[in-house]
This record gives sequence, structure tokens and C-alpha cells, in this order.
Amino acid sequence: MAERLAFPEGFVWGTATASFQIEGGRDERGTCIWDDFCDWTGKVFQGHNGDIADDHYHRYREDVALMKELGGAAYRFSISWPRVLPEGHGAVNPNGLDFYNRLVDELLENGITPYVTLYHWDLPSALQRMGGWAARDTASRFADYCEVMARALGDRVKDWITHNEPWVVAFIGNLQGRHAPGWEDLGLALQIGHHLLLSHGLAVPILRQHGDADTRVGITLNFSPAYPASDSAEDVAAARRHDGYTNRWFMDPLYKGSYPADLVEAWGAAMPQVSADDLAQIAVPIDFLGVNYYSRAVVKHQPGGLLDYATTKPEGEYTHMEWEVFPKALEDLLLRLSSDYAPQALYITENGCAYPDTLTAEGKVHDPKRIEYLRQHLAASQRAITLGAPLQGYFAWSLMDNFEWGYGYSRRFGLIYVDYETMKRHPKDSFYAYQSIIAENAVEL
Ligand code: IFM
Repeated sequence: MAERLAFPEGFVWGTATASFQIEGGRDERGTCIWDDFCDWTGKVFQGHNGDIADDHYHRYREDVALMKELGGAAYRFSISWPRVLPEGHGAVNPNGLDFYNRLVDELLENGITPYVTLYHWDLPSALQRMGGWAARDTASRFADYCEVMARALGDRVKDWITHNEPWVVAFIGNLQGRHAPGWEDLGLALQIGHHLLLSHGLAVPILRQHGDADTRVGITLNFSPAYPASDSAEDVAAARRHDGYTNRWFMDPLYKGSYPADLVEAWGAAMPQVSADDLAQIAVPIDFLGVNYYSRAVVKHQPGGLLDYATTKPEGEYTHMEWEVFPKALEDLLLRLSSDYAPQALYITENGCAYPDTLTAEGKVHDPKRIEYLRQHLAASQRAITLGAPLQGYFAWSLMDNFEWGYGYSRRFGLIYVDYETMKRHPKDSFYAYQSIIAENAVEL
């Protein structure tokens, strides 16, 4: 008999997207570092870019109608900083602000609560020319931009997320060079990570100040739960190092007001400059933690590299991103975050998978693997709730296929298939599976 796993009443169901990945409307905003990165030959698959993307900037009403059909009560999207402030600071683009005003109104009129991310990687190029996140001043510019948004939307937006995945911004963009701005320097990446955290700490009180008693502010981190490849002491220690680098490096400053000592020692001279009050500012209490989870890491000791370890590729199911499908790690992660950091609330702000979907002649997309991924990760989430994790919502990544950064449009994460020739949206089978789960407030296994 099927097992029915019910979610608590009031559990928030939604989908997530990000500005650069879906909006397009390139001529109607300032340039950002991802425009520049897309122009850099060889950095993005087949030179794809965000000029048109899903053309959501012009089709948002149709997209909100699809969200309504899905039945989710919430939608997580991000603001394009250069659409609102083309130079990153100073003069506001009234049309840009107007777009987000209209989008928020459209959502609310359709009974959908906006969860707004302020930085999902599209730094204005004008600020990059002034040093980007390597410049401490950019943290203050971010706080000013947040004030513009809070003043404009704070009467209707109650849930703010300062940053999406600062780890990815700092390390993939500035150490691995695979994301904008494309640098490869550990010291720089660490300094940028610190400034991202500082900008969060500066923005939280501003967002609260321009809201009301219902305003809630959080941050979204990506997590890479680490499992040792064997029971050997060396592999266990290697997994701990991976955990420090990918998980604790941002969690400890946010929730404990300090960088993890083992990593501080490992980074040595590359440690960032930290001013006296920075860590207290960064550890300002927040209302919720956004959790992005896609896969785990299985780690073995291996001399060399950044921290003397390597990740392995265990037998199992893999997505089109070559990420292992491992739902149990989500349950473990939610419980671990709860016990080690005691967040007030947790939301899964992203979870999903890419598969090479195809459109049938009838305009359907049969994606059973995505349905299974969704069901198993929801089951893991529900188990974590029953074991005490304060998980209050789940946002599927993503509402629709979109620009997957260095992979361009070659990876499809959506519940809705986007035909990039016609821009027609086709709900996939997983859209309808998620619709049933939302309607039931339960997943059946
Ligand atoms: O598409 C991204 C998103 O922008 C950030 N989190 C991971 C997703 C899948 O790679």
C-alpha cells in the first residue's frame, strides 16, 4: 500500500527562478557581469547569453498564470540590480522598478506570495569596474540598493532573501573561474566571500526598517553534505575539510559570528581582511535560512588540490548535470542544520534536477525521473520535519527551463518546458505531479 507523507498545515509550496536566467529584456536594463562573461569566448556553452532568456520580462503575466494553475502559494524570484540601478547606484531606472511593481501586484492578485532575492549573481558591470565584490564599498552599495527595493516593494513584499549562494559567487566566480567575473585567486575569493557576508549584515536591518512587523529577512546558501568515502580516519578528516569549505565557511559567521577555526588555519595567509565589527554585523539575527540542495559529496583523502581531498563518483543515478541523486542527504542536512545552528525557520529555496527533456508532437514532456526526484526529496523533507527540523516551505527549482549559467540553455531544470524558438511554455508531466502534491499537501510513496 502507498505510504502517504503529509506536510504540516500552512506549509509553503512554491517555485523559484532568478532574474538573469529568465528575464531577457536586455535592452531595458544596465549591463551586468554575466553579460560580460557571456561575451567572453569559451566561457558559456555555445556563446549563449541572457539577452532574451525566457522573455519573462515581457511574458510575466503568462508565467504568473501558470503558477496559479500549478497551485503553489509562493514564488521566489530575484531582482536584477542593473535593471533598477543601471550604474549600480545613483539614478533609478523607473521602468525597471515599475516592472517589479507590476510583477508583485500580479502575483498578489493571483494569491501568490512573493519571496524576493536581492542578489542572484547579476552585479552591475559599472560596479565591477570599481572593483566589484573585492571592493568593500560594494557592500555599502548593496545596502543602498536594498533600501531602494525595500522602499519600493516593502509594503507588499514581506519575505526577503539578501543573497543566493554566496559560496558559488565567491568560489566558482573567483577561484574556479567558471562563473562571472571569471577570476582564479583564493585570497580574492575569500575577501569577496567576506564582503558578501558583510553586505548581508548591512542589508538586514535596512530591509526590516522599511517593512512592518510581518517583514522577514533571510539568506539562501547552497549546501554540499559531505560523506567520507570510507571509514578511514583520513577520509573522515577529508570529509570534514570539505564540509568546512562548502558549508561551515558561510554558516559559522552567520550563526556563530566566527569563521571556522580549522579552515582559518588551512587558509593561512589567504585569509581575508576582517574589520573589528564585521562579524557581529554579519551574525545579525535572521528570520529564516534558505537551503539550496541538489546533491551530496563523497570525499576521500588525496594529497594536493585546495585542501588535500578529492570527491569520488559512487554508483547511482545521476542527472544531466552529473550530480548524484541522493535524497537522504537532504534529510541529514536539514537535521544537522537544525541541531548545529538552531535556525528560527528553514525553507528549501531550491531543489530540482536537469534531464534532457524532449517535446512530443502533441506538445507534452514526459519526465518520470524528475517526478521521482521531486517525490523522493519531498519525502526526505517530510521525514526531517517529523524529526524536528523547522522546515516551513519548499520551492522547486525551477518554474521553467532557463539559462543555466556556464551551460547556457543546454540544461533543463524546469517544471515547464520552454521552446526557445517560439517561447511557448509547455508544462511537463512533473508540473502536474507537483500540482497534485501541492493540492494534497502530501506526497505518496
Ligand atoms: O540554476 C542554478 C541557480 O541559479 C542557483 N542554484 C543552482 C541552480 C542549478 O544549477
